[in-house]
Amino acid sequence: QSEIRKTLLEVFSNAKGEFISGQKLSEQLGCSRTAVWKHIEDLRNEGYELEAVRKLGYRILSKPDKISCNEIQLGLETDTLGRNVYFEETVTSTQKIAHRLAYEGAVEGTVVVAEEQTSGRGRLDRSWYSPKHTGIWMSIILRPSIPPSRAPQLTLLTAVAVVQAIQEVTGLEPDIKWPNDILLQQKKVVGILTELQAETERINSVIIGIGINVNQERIHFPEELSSIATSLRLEKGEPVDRAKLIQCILLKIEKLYKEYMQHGFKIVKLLWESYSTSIGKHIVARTLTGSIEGKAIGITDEGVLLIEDLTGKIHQIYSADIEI
Ligand code: BT5
Repeated sequence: QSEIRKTLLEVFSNAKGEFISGQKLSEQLGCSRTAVWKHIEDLRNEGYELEAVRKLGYRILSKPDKISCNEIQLGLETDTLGRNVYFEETVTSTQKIAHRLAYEGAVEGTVVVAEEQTSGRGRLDRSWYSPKHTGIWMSIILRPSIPPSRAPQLTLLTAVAVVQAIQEVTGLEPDIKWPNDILLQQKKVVGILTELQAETERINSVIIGIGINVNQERIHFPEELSSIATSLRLEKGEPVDRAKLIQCILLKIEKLYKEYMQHGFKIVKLLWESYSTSIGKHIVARTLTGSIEGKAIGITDEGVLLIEDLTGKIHQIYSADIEI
């Protein structure tokens, strides 16, 4: 059933908006014309706009603004990332599901995506607002053979890849705020959360959570976020294709991850520094134990932020919230 659906969408996608006759569809799908008609009806119910014209056949007018396994996998160019997609309409948190799947042995590159999270989370148990149909809420399972101490590098790697994908798909040019925020016009458009399943010396899996505000309008944000959050649509002035952006993100992460596993953190570090807003600026880092103020002078090879205070002392910041 789902194979036929996949083929049908592929045929329409290849036809690029041209009509395809019912006869041709039934041949390509290997089912009767009545069955074709039923599949078309199913697609319509899912929000696809399909035109049927006698003697010409069917053509696709628009796809729903929905994401599904099909939407993500159709045209996906990666080798491993997203080859295994776990999709659900509503979940508590994609992180939670990814943790379970990783524990149960899911392969590297498995991706969990949902249309809505009822308890999406940020760092330190903060909540992440994840309303229906407007954002990208996904978690990626990686299984790198690196020591747990190097895991923060993967947050930075992800941030670089997401910035590159946003640039490619929307033309917008976001900045990165250490360690895990991506900003447009100083407002947060993406949050990244990296979690580990590890023993002392060995990583079992890294779960990288990515939350992106894509198609929200200003009124969609709750009061407390309206001045600190934005969406790609708000900044670009038009809606953005979420499935396409997911595909591009997966491809960029995969490329950079391969590079990183082969040649180390250097290239990621250089790219990250080129997108970062904090480096070279006077900042305040609020950590769990207190605040440190000074000039952000760079990141180390481990992805640790370096701040030089007024006395010239250099502090290593492993985890904090940054104010510029
Ligand atoms: C983050 O935490 O920025 C990491 C967010 C990761 C979310 C993804 S979505 C898929 C996966 N599944 C999950 O459950 N989580 C991951 P942090 O740096 O702690 O920032 C959290 C803060 O960002 C909150 O306290 C709010 O102030 C703000 N915030 C919450 N929702 C937001 C949104 N949609 N857009 C912008 N800011 C938001």
